[in-house]
Amino acid sequence: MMEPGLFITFEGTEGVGKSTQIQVAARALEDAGVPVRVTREPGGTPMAEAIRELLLSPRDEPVHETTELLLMFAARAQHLETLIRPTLARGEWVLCDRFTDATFAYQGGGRGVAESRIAQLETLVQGEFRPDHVVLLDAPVDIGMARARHRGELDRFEQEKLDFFQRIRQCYRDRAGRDPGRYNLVDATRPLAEVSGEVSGLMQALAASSRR
Ligand code: Z5A
Repeated sequence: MMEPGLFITFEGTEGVGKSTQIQVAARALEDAGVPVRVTREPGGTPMAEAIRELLLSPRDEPVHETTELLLMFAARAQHLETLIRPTLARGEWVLCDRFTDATFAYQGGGRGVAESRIAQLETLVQGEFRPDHVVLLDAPVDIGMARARHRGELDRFEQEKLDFFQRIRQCYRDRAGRDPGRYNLVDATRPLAEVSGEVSGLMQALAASSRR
Protein backbone atom coordinates (compact mmCIF):
# COMPACT_ATOMS: atom_id res chain seq x y z
CA MET A 1 0.00 0.00 0.00
CA MET A 2 1.48 3.39 -1.07
CA GLU A 3 1.97 5.97 1.75
CA PRO A 4 -0.04 9.10 0.82
CA GLY A 5 1.99 12.29 0.31
CA LEU A 6 1.88 15.26 2.68
CA PHE A 7 -0.19 18.35 1.90
CA ILE A 8 1.70 21.54 2.83
CA THR A 9 0.28 25.02 2.32
CA PHE A 10 1.97 28.43 2.21
CA GLU A 11 0.03 31.34 3.61
CA GLY A 12 0.40 35.01 4.49
CA THR A 13 -0.60 38.47 3.39
CA GLU A 14 0.24 39.92 0.01
CA GLY A 15 3.92 39.98 -1.01
CA VAL A 16 5.35 38.19 2.05
CA GLY A 17 7.17 35.71 -0.19
CA LYS A 18 4.84 32.69 -0.58
CA SER A 19 5.56 32.13 -4.29
CA THR A 20 9.29 32.49 -3.67
CA GLN A 21 9.36 30.15 -0.67
CA ILE A 22 7.18 27.46 -2.27
CA GLN A 23 9.90 27.07 -4.95
CA VAL A 24 12.59 26.95 -2.25
CA ALA A 25 10.59 24.25 -0.44
CA ALA A 26 10.07 22.23 -3.63
CA ARG A 27 13.83 22.25 -4.33
CA ALA A 28 14.64 21.17 -0.77
CA LEU A 29 12.19 18.26 -0.98
CA GLU A 30 13.38 17.17 -4.44
CA ASP A 31 16.97 17.20 -3.14
CA ALA A 32 15.77 14.93 -0.33
CA GLY A 33 14.26 12.54 -2.92
CA VAL A 34 10.60 13.47 -2.31
CA PRO A 35 8.34 13.72 -5.40
CA VAL A 36 6.59 17.13 -5.28
CA ARG A 37 3.77 18.91 -7.09
CA VAL A 38 3.44 22.71 -6.69
CA THR A 39 0.03 24.31 -7.16
CA ARG A 40 -1.97 27.35 -6.05
CA GLU A 41 -5.39 28.66 -4.99
CA PRO A 42 -7.64 29.94 -6.24
CA GLY A 43 -6.65 27.91 -9.29
CA GLY A 44 -4.52 24.85 -9.97
CA THR A 45 -6.69 23.26 -12.71
CA PRO A 46 -7.98 24.84 -15.96
CA MET A 47 -11.49 25.31 -14.56
CA ALA A 48 -10.29 26.58 -11.17
CA GLU A 49 -7.94 29.00 -12.97
CA ALA A 50 -10.96 30.33 -14.90
CA ILE A 51 -12.71 30.93 -11.56
CA ARG A 52 -9.53 32.69 -10.31
CA GLU A 53 -9.74 35.06 -13.26
CA LEU A 54 -13.39 35.82 -12.34
CA LEU A 55 -12.43 36.44 -8.70
CA LEU A 56 -9.36 38.61 -9.23
CA SER A 57 -10.37 40.85 -12.15
CA PRO A 58 -11.34 44.35 -11.10
CA ARG A 59 -14.96 45.02 -12.11
CA ASP A 60 -17.50 47.85 -11.85
CA GLU A 61 -20.21 45.55 -10.46
CA PRO A 62 -19.87 45.12 -6.67
CA VAL A 63 -19.12 41.48 -5.77
CA HIS A 64 -21.30 40.18 -2.93
CA GLU A 65 -19.35 38.45 -0.13
CA THR A 66 -21.38 35.25 -0.56
CA THR A 67 -20.58 35.14 -4.28
CA GLU A 68 -16.88 35.54 -3.53
CA LEU A 69 -17.00 32.89 -0.79
CA LEU A 70 -18.82 30.32 -2.95
CA LEU A 71 -16.50 30.89 -5.91
CA MET A 72 -13.46 30.29 -3.66
CA PHE A 73 -14.95 26.98 -2.53
CA ALA A 74 -16.13 26.04 -6.05
CA ALA A 75 -12.55 26.44 -7.32
CA ARG A 76 -11.30 24.50 -4.27
CA ALA A 77 -13.69 21.57 -4.83
CA GLN A 78 -12.45 21.16 -8.40
CA HIS A 79 -8.80 21.52 -7.36
CA LEU A 80 -9.11 19.16 -4.41
CA GLU A 81 -10.97 16.37 -6.18
CA THR A 82 -9.20 16.42 -9.55
CA LEU A 83 -5.64 17.37 -8.59
CA ILE A 84 -4.79 17.43 -4.87
CA ARG A 85 -6.32 14.15 -3.66
CA PRO A 86 -5.20 12.06 -6.70
CA THR A 87 -1.63 13.44 -6.44
CA LEU A 88 -1.38 12.69 -2.71
CA ALA A 89 -2.81 9.20 -3.30
CA ARG A 90 0.08 8.49 -5.74
CA GLY A 91 2.52 9.26 -2.90
CA GLU A 92 3.57 12.70 -4.19
CA TRP A 93 3.66 15.65 -1.81
CA VAL A 94 1.58 18.70 -2.72
CA LEU A 95 2.78 22.23 -1.95
CA CYS A 96 -0.08 24.71 -2.33
CA ASP A 97 0.21 28.51 -2.49
CA ARG A 98 -2.80 29.35 -0.24
CA PHE A 99 -5.73 27.12 0.77
CA THR A 100 -8.66 27.37 3.19
CA ASP A 101 -6.72 29.36 5.81
CA ALA A 102 -6.80 32.14 3.20
CA THR A 103 -10.60 31.95 3.13
CA PHE A 104 -10.80 32.27 6.92
CA ALA A 105 -8.31 35.16 6.75
CA TYR A 106 -9.58 37.09 3.68
CA GLN A 107 -13.32 36.35 3.57
CA GLY A 108 -13.55 35.95 7.38
CA GLY A 109 -11.05 38.43 8.85
CA GLY A 110 -11.00 40.76 5.85
CA ARG A 111 -14.63 40.83 4.65
CA GLY A 112 -16.28 39.92 7.97
CA VAL A 113 -18.00 36.65 6.96
CA ALA A 114 -18.79 34.59 10.09
CA GLU A 115 -16.21 31.88 10.84
CA SER A 116 -19.03 29.35 11.37
CA ARG A 117 -20.30 29.92 7.82
CA ILE A 118 -16.85 29.34 6.34
CA ALA A 119 -16.43 26.25 8.54
CA GLN A 120 -19.70 24.80 7.15
CA LEU A 121 -18.43 25.13 3.58
CA GLU A 122 -15.04 23.74 4.62
CA THR A 123 -16.78 20.59 5.88
CA LEU A 124 -19.03 20.36 2.80
CA VAL A 125 -16.15 20.64 0.33
CA GLN A 126 -13.30 18.98 2.22
CA GLY A 127 -14.87 16.65 4.78
CA GLU A 128 -12.05 16.01 7.27
CA PHE A 129 -9.29 16.99 4.81
CA ARG A 130 -6.92 19.66 6.22
CA PRO A 131 -3.29 20.63 5.43
CA ASP A 132 -0.71 18.47 7.23
CA HIS A 133 1.45 21.59 7.70
CA VAL A 134 0.93 25.30 7.13
CA VAL A 135 3.94 27.54 6.55
CA LEU A 136 2.71 30.98 7.60
CA LEU A 137 5.02 33.72 6.34
CA ASP A 138 4.45 36.67 8.61
CA ALA A 139 5.44 40.32 8.17
CA PRO A 140 3.83 43.71 8.81
CA VAL A 141 1.44 44.42 5.94
CA ASP A 142 3.35 47.44 4.61
CA ILE A 143 6.50 45.35 4.09
CA GLY A 144 4.68 42.83 1.88
CA MET A 145 2.88 45.58 -0.02
CA ALA A 146 6.14 47.37 -0.74
CA ARG A 147 7.65 44.12 -2.07
CA ALA A 148 4.67 43.22 -4.26
CA ARG A 149 3.35 46.45 -5.65
CA HIS A 150 5.84 47.20 -8.37
CA ARG A 151 3.98 44.79 -10.69
CA GLY A 152 1.57 47.25 -12.34
CA GLU A 153 -2.23 47.03 -12.31
CA LEU A 154 -3.69 45.97 -8.95
CA ASP A 155 -6.14 43.04 -8.81
CA ARG A 156 -9.51 43.24 -7.01
CA PHE A 157 -7.98 42.22 -3.64
CA GLU A 158 -4.89 44.37 -3.95
CA GLN A 159 -7.16 47.42 -4.33
CA GLU A 160 -8.30 47.03 -0.70
CA LYS A 161 -7.07 49.38 2.03
CA LEU A 162 -4.38 48.77 4.67
CA ASP A 163 -6.79 47.89 7.51
CA PHE A 164 -8.31 45.07 5.40
CA PHE A 165 -4.86 43.44 5.20
CA GLN A 166 -4.14 44.14 8.88
CA ARG A 167 -7.29 42.19 9.88
CA ILE A 168 -6.16 39.37 7.59
CA ARG A 169 -2.70 39.22 9.17
CA GLN A 170 -4.25 39.12 12.65
CA CYS A 171 -6.61 36.31 11.65
CA TYR A 172 -3.70 34.23 10.30
CA ARG A 173 -1.68 34.82 13.48
CA ASP A 174 -4.66 33.83 15.68
CA ARG A 175 -5.17 30.60 13.73
CA ALA A 176 -1.47 29.74 14.00
CA GLY A 177 -1.52 30.46 17.74
CA ARG A 178 -4.40 28.02 18.28
CA ASP A 179 -2.63 25.09 16.57
CA PRO A 180 1.15 25.59 16.87
CA GLY A 181 1.92 21.94 16.04
CA ARG A 182 0.50 22.27 12.52
CA TYR A 183 1.46 25.88 11.75
CA ASN A 184 5.04 27.04 11.30
CA LEU A 185 5.16 30.79 11.82
CA VAL A 186 8.11 32.13 9.82
CA ASP A 187 9.40 35.68 10.33
CA ALA A 188 9.32 36.93 6.72
CA THR A 189 10.81 40.35 7.51
CA ARG A 190 14.33 38.84 7.41
CA PRO A 191 16.58 38.80 4.33
CA LEU A 192 15.57 36.30 1.65
CA ALA A 193 18.50 33.94 2.32
CA GLU A 194 17.56 33.61 6.01
CA VAL A 195 13.88 32.92 5.31
CA SER A 196 14.85 30.40 2.59
CA GLY A 197 17.24 28.68 5.01
CA GLU A 198 14.47 28.22 7.58
CA VAL A 199 11.96 26.93 5.00
CA SER A 200 14.52 24.49 3.50
CA GLY A 201 15.38 23.22 7.00
CA LEU A 202 11.72 22.66 7.76
CA MET A 203 11.23 20.65 4.55
CA GLN A 204 14.35 18.58 5.21
CA ALA A 205 13.03 17.75 8.68
CA LEU A 206 9.63 16.72 7.28
CA ALA A 207 11.28 14.58 4.60
CA ALA A 208 13.48 12.91 7.23
CA SER A 209 10.57 12.19 9.60
CA SER A 210 8.48 10.74 6.75
CA ARG A 211 11.24 8.15 6.11
CA ARG A 212 11.22 6.93 9.74
N1 Z5A B 1 -7.76 34.69 -1.78
C1 Z5A B 1 -8.88 34.82 -0.97
O1 Z5A B 1 -9.38 35.94 -0.77
N2 Z5A B 1 -9.43 33.72 -0.41
C2 Z5A B 1 -8.94 32.46 -0.64
O2 Z5A B 1 -9.49 31.48 -0.11
C3 Z5A B 1 -7.77 32.35 -1.47
C4 Z5A B 1 -7.22 33.48 -2.01
C5 Z5A B 1 -7.20 31.00 -1.73
C6 Z5A B 1 -4.68 35.80 -4.93
O3 Z5A B 1 -3.64 35.28 -4.16
C7 Z5A B 1 -5.69 36.49 -4.09
O4 Z5A B 1 -6.73 35.60 -3.71
C8 Z5A B 1 -5.09 37.01 -2.81
C9 Z5A B 1 -6.00 36.47 -1.70
C10 Z5A B 1 -7.18 35.91 -2.40
N3 Z5A B 1 -5.14 38.42 -2.87
N4 Z5A B 1 -4.37 39.22 -2.33
N5 Z5A B 1 -3.81 40.11 -1.95
P1 Z5A B 1 -2.13 35.25 -4.62
O5 Z5A B 1 -1.45 34.37 -3.62
O6 Z5A B 1 -1.98 34.88 -6.03
O7 Z5A B 1 -1.68 36.79 -4.51
P2 Z5A B 1 -0.78 37.51 -3.51
O8 Z5A B 1 -0.98 37.23 -2.10
O9 Z5A B 1 -1.01 38.91 -3.90
O10 Z5A B 1 0.67 36.92 -3.79
P3 Z5A B 1 1.91 37.70 -4.20
O11 Z5A B 1 1.70 39.16 -4.22
O12 Z5A B 1 2.39 37.05 -5.47
O13 Z5A B 1 2.90 37.52 -3.02
P4 Z5A B 1 3.85 36.37 -2.52
O14 Z5A B 1 3.73 35.15 -3.38
O15 Z5A B 1 3.63 36.21 -1.07
O16 Z5A B 1 5.28 37.02 -2.70
P5 Z5A B 1 6.46 36.71 -3.78
O17 Z5A B 1 5.93 36.90 -5.16
O18 Z5A B 1 7.16 35.48 -3.43
O19 Z5A B 1 7.42 37.94 -3.39
C11 Z5A B 1 7.10 39.26 -3.71
C12 Z5A B 1 8.41 40.05 -3.99
O20 Z5A B 1 9.17 40.13 -2.78
C13 Z5A B 1 9.34 39.38 -5.01
O21 Z5A B 1 9.97 40.38 -5.76
C14 Z5A B 1 10.35 38.63 -4.14
O22 Z5A B 1 11.60 38.47 -4.77
C15 Z5A B 1 10.47 39.57 -2.95
N6 Z5A B 1 10.80 38.89 -1.69
C16 Z5A B 1 10.33 37.70 -1.22
N7 Z5A B 1 10.85 37.43 -0.01
C17 Z5A B 1 11.66 38.46 0.31
C18 Z5A B 1 12.50 38.75 1.45
N8 Z5A B 1 12.57 37.93 2.51
N9 Z5A B 1 13.18 39.90 1.45
C19 Z5A B 1 13.10 40.75 0.40
N10 Z5A B 1 12.36 40.54 -0.72
C20 Z5A B 1 11.64 39.41 -0.75
